[in-house]
Parts: sequence; C-alpha cells; structure tokens
Amino acid sequence: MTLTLYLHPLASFCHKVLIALHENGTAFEPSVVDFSNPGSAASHIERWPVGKIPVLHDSTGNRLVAETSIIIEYLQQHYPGPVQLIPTEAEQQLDARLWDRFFDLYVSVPMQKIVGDRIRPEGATDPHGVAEAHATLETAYDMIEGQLEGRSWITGETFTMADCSALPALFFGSVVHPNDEGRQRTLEYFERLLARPSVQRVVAEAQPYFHLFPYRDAMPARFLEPMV
Ligand SMILES: N[C@@H](CCC(=O)N[C@@H](CS)C(=O)NCC(=O)O)C(=O)O
Repeated sequence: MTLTLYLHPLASFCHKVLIALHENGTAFEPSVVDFSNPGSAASHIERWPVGKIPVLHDSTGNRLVAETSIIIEYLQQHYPGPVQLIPTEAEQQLDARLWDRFFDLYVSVPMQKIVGDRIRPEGATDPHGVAEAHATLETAYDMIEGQLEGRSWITGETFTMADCSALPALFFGSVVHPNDEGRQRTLEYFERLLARPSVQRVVAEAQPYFHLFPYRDAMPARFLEPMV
C-alpha cells in the first residue's frame, strides 16, 4: 500500500488531514502541489479539476479521495489506528461530523476569505464580504466557547476529526481575527491542541513557509518560534 497526500505544507486544510495522519502514525508520502508553478498547478487540476488540496491517492485500488472530511473518514475505514477519529457510537459520530463541518464552514472559510482578500489586485477587494467574514467569525467564536463548557475536546473527552479541523481554523483564525473577547475556554482548548505532538509537527513543517502567508506581519511571535 502507498498513500500519497497531495498538499502544501502551509495550507490550513492540509493541516487538518496531516494531523489525522500523524495522530495515528499512518505512513504516507507527501507530494507538494505548488500553485505558483504552472506545471505543478496543471498536474493537480488534471488530478482533481476543482483544484483544491489536499487530495489523497491510495495505490491499493488506485483510488483518489478528495475533501478533507472524506479523506479522514476513508483513513478511519481503511487504515485505522489507535486514535478513533470518527467515534463508533451514533450520537457521538453526529457530534464529530457537526463540529468538523462547523470549523470548516464557519471558521476556516471566513478566515480564508479575509486572507484571500489581502492578495486581490487593487480595486478588486471585497470590503463587504470581509466584514461579513469577521462577523461570522465572531459568532462562531462565541458558539465554540459555549460548546467547550465541560468538554476538554470539542465534542467531549476524546479527540476526534472535529479537533483536527479545529486546530488550523483557530490557528489562522487567531491571526486574522484574534479572540479579543478573551474567551477563556477557547484559549485553553487552543493550548491543548498546540500541545499535541501531531500539531507541533504540522506547525513546525509549515513554519518555513510562513513568509508566504499574506498576514505574516500579524502572526504572534510565538508562532514563529521552534515548536519541536
Ligand atoms: N472543502 C475543501 C477545502 C479545501 C481548500 O480550500 N483547500 C485550499 C488550501 S487550504 C485550496 O486548495 N486552495 C487553493 C484554491 O482554492 O485554489 C476540503 O475540505 O478539502
């Protein structure tokens, strides 16, 4: 079996899947997609025409698996490890899937909107859309703070796929829209996430690329310090 993950080490959605892989010590080959290189970008479009990363290829069955949540579900089904990222109990499964969607759609997507707007050509920025994204993040942060009451991880006492989604969302979210309201449970949760070896490895491997991040100037100094 060879799993190949097409990724970029800076890309937040790639971090979500990398955390899942590292949590279970799943062997895989990384293959970097460089959108600034026309050849690399074209190869990826041929592979997955919507052009998003990450995408997983499993040589067993020559299967291409796209979309981060589906990739993690696929890994759980075909390459399970000690960390049960998709709970077995039905209600807990729904919670893990809900909060996975929640971090992707209401934290990562508005975060990407704010980041992307900074690199739009002059005259083509979208201040209204950016303001909406900040408002969405504010609402989402309040909901996350409420959800964390009495919970160590976002859905309870076990680490799931939803926590894999949470880290990159909160990491880059904290740069473009800091948790200025001092939501304490979220701050402590973020520290618990950062303490996981899987997360430290992903952040350490992203750091050499942070100069490419459009909000590099707003990154807290600690994000630039050695993680491991
Ligand atoms: N819904 C997708 C989102 C993936 C995504 O937005 N990936 C970003 C990188 S973090 C990307 O491919 N951006 C390149 C582009 O949009 O052209 C998933 O969960 O896999």
